[in-house]
Amino acid sequence: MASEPNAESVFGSSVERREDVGLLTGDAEFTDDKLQDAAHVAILRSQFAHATIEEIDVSAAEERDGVLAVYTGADVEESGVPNDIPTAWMLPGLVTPQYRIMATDKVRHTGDALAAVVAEDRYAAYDALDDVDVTYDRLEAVTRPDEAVESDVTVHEEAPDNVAFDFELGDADAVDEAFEAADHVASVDLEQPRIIPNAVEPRAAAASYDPSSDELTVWMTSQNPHLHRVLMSTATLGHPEHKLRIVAPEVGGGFGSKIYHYPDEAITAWCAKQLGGSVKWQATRTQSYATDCHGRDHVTEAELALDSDGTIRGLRVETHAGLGAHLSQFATATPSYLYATILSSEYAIPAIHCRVIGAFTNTTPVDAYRGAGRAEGIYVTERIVDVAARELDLDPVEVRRTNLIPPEEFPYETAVALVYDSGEYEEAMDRALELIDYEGVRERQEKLREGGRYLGVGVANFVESAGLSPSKAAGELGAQAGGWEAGVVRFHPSGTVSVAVGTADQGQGHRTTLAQVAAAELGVPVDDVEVVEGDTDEVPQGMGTYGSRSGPVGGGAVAQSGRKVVEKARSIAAHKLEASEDDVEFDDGTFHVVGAPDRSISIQELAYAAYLGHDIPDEMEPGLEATSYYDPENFTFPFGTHAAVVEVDPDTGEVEFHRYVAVDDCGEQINPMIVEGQVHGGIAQGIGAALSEAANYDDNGTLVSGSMNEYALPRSDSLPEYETDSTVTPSPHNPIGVKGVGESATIGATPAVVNAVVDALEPFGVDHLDMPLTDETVWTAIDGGER
Ligand code: PCD
Repeated sequence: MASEPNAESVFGSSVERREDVGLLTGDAEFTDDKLQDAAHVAILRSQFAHATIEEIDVSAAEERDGVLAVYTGADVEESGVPNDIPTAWMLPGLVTPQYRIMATDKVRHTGDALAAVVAEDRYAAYDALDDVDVTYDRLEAVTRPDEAVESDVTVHEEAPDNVAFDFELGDADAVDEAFEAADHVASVDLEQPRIIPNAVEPRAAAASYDPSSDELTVWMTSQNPHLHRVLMSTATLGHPEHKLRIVAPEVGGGFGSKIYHYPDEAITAWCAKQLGGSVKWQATRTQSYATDCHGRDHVTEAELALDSDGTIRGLRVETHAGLGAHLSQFATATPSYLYATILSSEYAIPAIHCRVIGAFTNTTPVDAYRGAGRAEGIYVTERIVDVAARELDLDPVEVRRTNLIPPEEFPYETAVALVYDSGEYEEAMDRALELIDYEGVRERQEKLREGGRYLGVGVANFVESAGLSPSKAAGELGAQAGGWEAGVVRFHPSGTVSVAVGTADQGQGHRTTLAQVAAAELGVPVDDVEVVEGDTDEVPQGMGTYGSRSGPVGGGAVAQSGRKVVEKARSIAAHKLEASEDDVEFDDGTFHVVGAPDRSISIQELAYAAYLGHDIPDEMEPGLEATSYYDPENFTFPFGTHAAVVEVDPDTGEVEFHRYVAVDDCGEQINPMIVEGQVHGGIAQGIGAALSEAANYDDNGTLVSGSMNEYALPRSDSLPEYETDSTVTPSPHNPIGVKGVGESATIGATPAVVNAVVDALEPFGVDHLDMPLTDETVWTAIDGGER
């Protein structure tokens, strides 16, 4: 029998992560732990960023010892599979060239797959790659989105000017009027370089095909197994969906890079079918750099119109967004609807207009990276507010305060199509300012400057749209997927509970937090609840994990099912207690008759009764479980304020942190310890983008920062001590009041740090610097590039 219910406070407490035991002992199983005896797939990638393929000769590779088969794009075509990776968001006028899993005519970036060798072991497979002889006819390459649209180079014949889409949001006329009427217009040109997600576990797939039953099982590093199943079924392989099982076992980080249905996983599954057996593929770190989606890649011109007291009247933004060589699933949504819609940040900006030109380039496809679209949008607004404040000789914090959307204005409809659900912006901002002692830092800054020391303080506010929804609205705007999540809550006869949910964890701790949600709804001990995720055979359907949705949307689905279960149990309780349902109260796992607390029965006892079926109301089916497809009525809108104090060494350009404060509001917190962990990780990645990370291509389209030797991830010795706090403004429409948090801190950190560094450089006349703010960039800027 289950243990005694005592679940009252499980929601909102820092329950230890149940995931950690397996992760720390090494018992947790990742994709590469599966199918240990399978043959290995090695994938040949293009040597050049742009070239026509004249010939691929695989004969020597086929001859090698241990090689089972060598395939090219022509073999895939011949097999008759649909062979087209689709994008998940259609925009008006979008150009969608066929995206084959292996190139046939042309290679368009250095990661394009050309051939797959299947061999008895990994070494034999990789050795044989050297014997595949490709004859290329090289073409010029283009790597920057702003240059791509002017270039003679054409990545896809279907888009001669390399423009995949030209997107607009907001009211251009209203913005023109606002600019006419305003006292001052500030402008800034800024670039947000490409960054690389760098999950600890590189992508991997292990596929097993049983010809007699036509069952295909694929274990893979996936943030969204059901979406990968439907795409593999309909778009790349044409395998019947009910005979395709996708399992995401333990996944070692994603950060957006494991949403996309990449060619490699499809190639692996296709090879398993061709050979009628089991094969596996594991990316090397170098392959990850070349093929895992990159993030950002924006070149932007922004203008802000304000009155001399700092009141903002309008914002105008034009961005060239690099999409890379192919359209990934979120390539189109990220720089359009996830970007332009968030430009209002925390401010009441009456008129906003944004144009985004999405351009193909000979580079790795761009998809979602932590904060996707929202990070880029907030960066623009939070930078230009600082630029404008300096031009108007106002304190940047006061300009922010003047324009904050006040609490009584919620729900607040922005000029760019969103309705923010709830916000107490000033409270969070003031808390951050108090923690960092804003006034005190300003005084110290003054004093130190006199002695030749350069302190900078940067503040950034942010709003995040978390948990993309509702499905109908997203569909009207072109989404090819829903915004709902599925959750099953099932009591077992003995009173323990299984939860199945369509989200898929990569380290966020869902098995802990979603168990807390169910336990709190049902009033059972959290240890009596098990959560299953990431397996299309175990979970009915799902949309997966990205866009900080699992807490609000996955949690919402679990809560909704929990409530349905409680209602069914209430009917059984009323029946057994011989009372009317209206007189039966539910409190912490026990039903009792109002006014007669001794006439009570626990939900866990009722589960037993429900499965016996002997003594339940007439017409009622036995069993105690429920399934929900929770489709939220809106996004949730977490927000917060991050503030950094840095010191810049004018002799070396080095940026040193003095303080880092983060105040985040993600509504009700399911697990405050996990929330804090999410904030810590998010800050690290936000600081990485601000100070050191960038994917650089040379003119030939070769990724110069193609490994951890050249790509500067932040390290613990370069990161500050984080001082975190939170406010709690529940989402009014979410069943558990939860807003997402996974991406928030990344969104806030980047502009806070850049604002701080540029603030430090004020005495040198520097009013903007593009990321990453490496020592060299800062040092050069100090002398106006003169040294
Ligand atoms: N929570 C709580 N409370 C609240 C909220 C939340 O508690 N209020 C928690 C939950 O439950 C979980 C976490 O926290 O556990 C998170 O959540 P969210 O926010 O909802 O989110 P999700 O969905 O879960 O996830 C996602 C995210 C993202 S998006 C990203 S990038 C990243 C983050 O997540 N990633 C990652 N984080 C992380 N972590 C880790 N560890 N890993 C990873 O990978 Mo994208 O879109 O994909 O780009």
